Amino acid sequence: MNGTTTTTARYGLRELVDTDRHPLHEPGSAAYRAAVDAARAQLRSDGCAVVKDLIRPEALSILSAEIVARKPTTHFSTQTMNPYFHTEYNPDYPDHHPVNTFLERSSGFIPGDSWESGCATDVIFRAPELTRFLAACLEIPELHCYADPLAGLTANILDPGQQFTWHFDTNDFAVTVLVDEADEGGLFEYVPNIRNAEDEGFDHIQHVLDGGRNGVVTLDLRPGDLQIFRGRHSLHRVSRVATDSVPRHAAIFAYTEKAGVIGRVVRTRQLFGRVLPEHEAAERDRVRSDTLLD
Ligand SMILES: O=C(O)CCC(=O)C(=O)O
Ligand SMILES: [Fe+2]
Repeated sequence: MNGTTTTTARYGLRELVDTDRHPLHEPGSAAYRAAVDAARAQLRSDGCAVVKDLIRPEALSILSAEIVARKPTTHFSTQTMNPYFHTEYNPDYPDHHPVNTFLERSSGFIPGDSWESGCATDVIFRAPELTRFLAACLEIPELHCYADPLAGLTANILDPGQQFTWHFDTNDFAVTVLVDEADEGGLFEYVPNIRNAEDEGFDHIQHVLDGGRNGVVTLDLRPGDLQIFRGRHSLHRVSRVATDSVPRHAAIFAYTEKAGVIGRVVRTRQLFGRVLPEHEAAERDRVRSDTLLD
């Protein structure tokens, strides 16, 4: 051996994904085509698509056990933040404005470097069959696993009493597998396309931050379902998990259209409590794709 470590995947994709129902390995099949068409239609209409029961029931308990085993590495951070993840008052905007409306985010993330190559969650995240399927659903030529060593593969942890308040994502889309649902609360809610590159949609956003329900959709998501979500234009949250509920755990897969993308230093510190040298290096030559607030 030359000192290179080779890790053999302990799981194959077909043990984990219900390929009988969702033949990700057969892109020429009618079932594949139908799944892609359905997801495209959902994404075009409201930026959110759900693939029901993608994960085999037997595999769900493996994913859950992997999250529970790594839960001590979760970075929990309670903060009050605006929908753009900012925590500081901005005197350039009025007081009653989304930029100056701060709500509680009390959830945590299991970071990317907690998952070893070959664990079931990592196998699903990195499966070329899955990235090919997701690219087809998103109508983009190809997808790459987000190269960020902390934010690529994560799990979002909401313990009893916690919530992930209204926000926009920095990435154009996110892919989530709900693994453990709460008995009460912990629901994914979103307002489709509340903003776009030309219009920040501040009035509607303020309505929702003030507790208004106009345009709010509550997603029917069950353990084992995969969700594809365009979170840059759609305000969204995970509602508070009841204090007497079991926790809510979701695996979050981040992908990028370009290879080699790394997250921002400020956001990384906020979500994971630390940064790696890769983050500092990437910060120097960042190119923005639009001028929307982060
Ligand atoms: O846990 C989820 O379902 C999504 C959480 C979320 O919106 C995020 O991580 O940005
Ligand atoms: Fe989000």
